[in-house]
Amino acid sequence: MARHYPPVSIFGVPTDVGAGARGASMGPEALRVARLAEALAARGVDVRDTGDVAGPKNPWLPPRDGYRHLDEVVAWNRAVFDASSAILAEGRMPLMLGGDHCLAVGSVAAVADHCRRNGKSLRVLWLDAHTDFNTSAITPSGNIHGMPVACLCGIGPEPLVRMGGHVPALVPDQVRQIGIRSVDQDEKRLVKEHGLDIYDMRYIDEVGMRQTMQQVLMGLDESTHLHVSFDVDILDPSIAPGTGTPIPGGVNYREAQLIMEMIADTGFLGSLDVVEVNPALDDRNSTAELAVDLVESLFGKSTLMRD
Ligand code: 5AB
Ligand code: MN
Ligand code: MN
Ligand code: MN
Repeated sequence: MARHYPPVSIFGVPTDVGAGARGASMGPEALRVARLAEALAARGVDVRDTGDVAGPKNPWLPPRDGYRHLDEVVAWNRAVFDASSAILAEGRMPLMLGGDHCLAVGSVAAVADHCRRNGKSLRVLWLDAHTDFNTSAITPSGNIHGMPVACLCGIGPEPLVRMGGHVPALVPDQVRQIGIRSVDQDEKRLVKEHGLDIYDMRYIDEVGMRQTMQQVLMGLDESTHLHVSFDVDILDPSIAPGTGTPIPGGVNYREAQLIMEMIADTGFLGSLDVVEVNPALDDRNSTAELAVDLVESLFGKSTLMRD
């Protein structure tokens, strides 16, 4: 029997204010051109595209006090928080099209707030080459897309840390990071100090993706809301060149499919970010197309033989 998925509402967030390269602002349109909504509809998902949220333009300024474009990042995240919260309140699944990864502060804060109100336990799967746990004191770039996990865990600028009201929005125990292979020197110390559960590429090489995902998905139950924050730079740059901070040695096509299939198998997917698609750097929209392919698997596509 085919699995039933909750109704999905897509919203785009066309900005790159948190990134160090311009172009992720075109991500939502690239994912639409790659026919994301149509692909989900073809899988029998009730899917609606609510269009893009609005926010300030990218001023393209150097960092100030360790943050680049903090005011703009806050404004965009408020818009994301409001859009995600409204979708969750309707009983639908928010699917955010980024935009850069700073936007996960708003999307995850909204989901955390929703779970708190509804007695659900939240688990966040952070699919990424990076841990995104920098602070203004240790960031090598000032780019806030390198800081969302720290902000969600209560470390960061007031307006981001307080985005969802409850501080911290998350505890590290609720987060699993998969595909990691680039962590800055002081960031390493910080993720260790806070006890983040990190499944880096070395671990994946050694134990394999199947066992990695079994551990990542351990301890879920009917009350679990799974939030997947999918930074496309988890993928190897040879298959996903269209992203601003590519790092060699990423997950390959089959490993990526297995991640998505095993998440789909749980039946607990509750919300999703697809971020860091940068069409200005892409090869004929192939990264957006691959992202759509993987989202289809997240909605059960490759599990056909198991239905
Ligand atoms: B992404 C770096 N750690 O902080 C920094 O793509 C890169 O959302 C951050 O994972 C990459 O600037 C942020 C060097
Ligand atoms: Mn990221
Ligand atoms: Mn990344
Ligand atoms: Mn990136």
